[in-house]
Amino acid sequence: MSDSVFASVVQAPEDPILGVTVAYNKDQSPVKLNLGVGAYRTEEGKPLVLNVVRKAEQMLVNDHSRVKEYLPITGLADFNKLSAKLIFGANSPAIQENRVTTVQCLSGTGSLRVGAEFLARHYHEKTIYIPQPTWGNHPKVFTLAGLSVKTYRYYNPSTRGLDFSGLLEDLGNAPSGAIVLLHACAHNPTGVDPTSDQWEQIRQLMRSKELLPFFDSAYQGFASGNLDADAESIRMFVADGGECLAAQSYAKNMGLYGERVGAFSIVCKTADVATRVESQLKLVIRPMYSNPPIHGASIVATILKDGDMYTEWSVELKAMADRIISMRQQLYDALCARGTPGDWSHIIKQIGMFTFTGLNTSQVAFMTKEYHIYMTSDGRISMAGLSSRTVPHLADAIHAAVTSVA
Ligand code: KET
Repeated sequence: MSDSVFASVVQAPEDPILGVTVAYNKDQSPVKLNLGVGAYRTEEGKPLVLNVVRKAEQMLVNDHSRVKEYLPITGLADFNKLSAKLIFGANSPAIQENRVTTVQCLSGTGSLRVGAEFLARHYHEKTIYIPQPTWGNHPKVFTLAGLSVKTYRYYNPSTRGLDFSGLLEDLGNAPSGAIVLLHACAHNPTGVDPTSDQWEQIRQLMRSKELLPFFDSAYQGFASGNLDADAESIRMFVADGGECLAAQSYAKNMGLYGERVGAFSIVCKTADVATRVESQLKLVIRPMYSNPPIHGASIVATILKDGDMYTEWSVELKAMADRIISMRQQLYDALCARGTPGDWSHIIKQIGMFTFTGLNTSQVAFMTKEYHIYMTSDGRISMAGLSSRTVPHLADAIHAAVTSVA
C-alpha cells in the first residue's frame, strides 16, 4: 500500500477556547470544573434551556402549517426585522427610513465572517483594528476573509481596567477610513467596558477620522441584565446618522449556542444604498452556505414578536446576568476570606460573562493540573460556569496558584 496522499498533513493544535472543553471532557476527576468556554450553567452546573425557548419550540412543533422549505439567502424576514429592532431600538430612525439591511447568519461568528467578506470585496480600506486583547477568533475570522488586522490598545494590566488614553491615541493614529472592531458590551476577555462618556469620545474621534465602526454584539443583556442598556454604545453611533456594521449573536442571551442563530446588519446613509448592499450580501452568502437554517431563527422570531414572551425572556435573561454578578461577589469574598495576596476587586468591577483574573499561564497550568480547573491560558474564567458549590474549590486553587507559582 502506498502512503496516504495526506501523509504530510501535520497535527493541528486544539482551539485555544473550544480545546479547553476537549481537555476537560478527558479528565476523570469528580471535582473537575470547566470555566473555559463562555457558556451559561445553572447553580447545579447544568446547561440551561430557557423556559421561553421551550415554549416557543412547542408552539413551532404544534403548528402543522410549518414546512421545512429553504429560507431565502438572507434568512427569515421576520427574524431580520425583529433583530434590527432589538439592537438598534424599536424607534430607530435608521430602521424607519429603511436604511438598515439585516441578514440572518450562523450565529455571531458567521455574522462577523459575512460582514468581513463583504468589506473585503466592497470597502476601500482593508485594514481592521481590533482591541488588544480580544476574542481569540477575531483575528482569524478577519484575516481569512481577506482583511488586514492591526490592534489598538484597550486594556491596562496594571489597573486591570481600560487603557483609554492608549485607545484614543491608537485610533487617532489609524489611517482615515480604517475599520474598527468594537465590542458592544461585556468585552471579551477583559470584562472592561468604556463608560458612556468614554463611548461618546470614541464616537467623536471615529467620526472625525471617518473610521468605520464594526460592532460585535455577542452579549446583549448579559452585561447589565437590560437589553436596551447593553445596546447603548451601538445606538450612539447610529443616532449620529453615520454608517456602521453590527454582528449579533443569540448564543448567550437566548441560550441558543448550538442552534447557530445570529444576524448581521449594515446601517447605511440611504435606503437606496442599503438595497444595493443587501444584493451584494446575497452574493457573499450563497456560495458559502446557500441559506441559513430555519429552526433557531423561528424560535427567536416567535419570542421577539410576542409581547408576553419578550417580557418572559427579559426576566430569564436578567436572572442569568444576576447569577453571574452574585458569583463575582462570592468569589471575591472567598479570596478575601483566604487572605489571598493581591487586589481582587476587579472581579466585582468587571462585567459580563468573564473575569480576566490576571493569573499567568503557569498559574493556570498549575490550577488545571492540581485542581482540575479548566480555563483559557490567558487567565480568563467564565463566571457563568461557576456556582456557589464550586466557588470554594476555585478560591482554594487561585490561592494556591498565587502563593506557590510565580
Ligand atoms: N464574539 C465574541 C466577542 C464572542 O465572545 C463570541 C463567542 C462570539 C462572537 C461568537 O459566538 P457564536 O457562538 O458564534 O455566536 N465566544 C465564546 C465561545 C467561543 O469562543 O466560540 C467564548 O469566548 O468562550
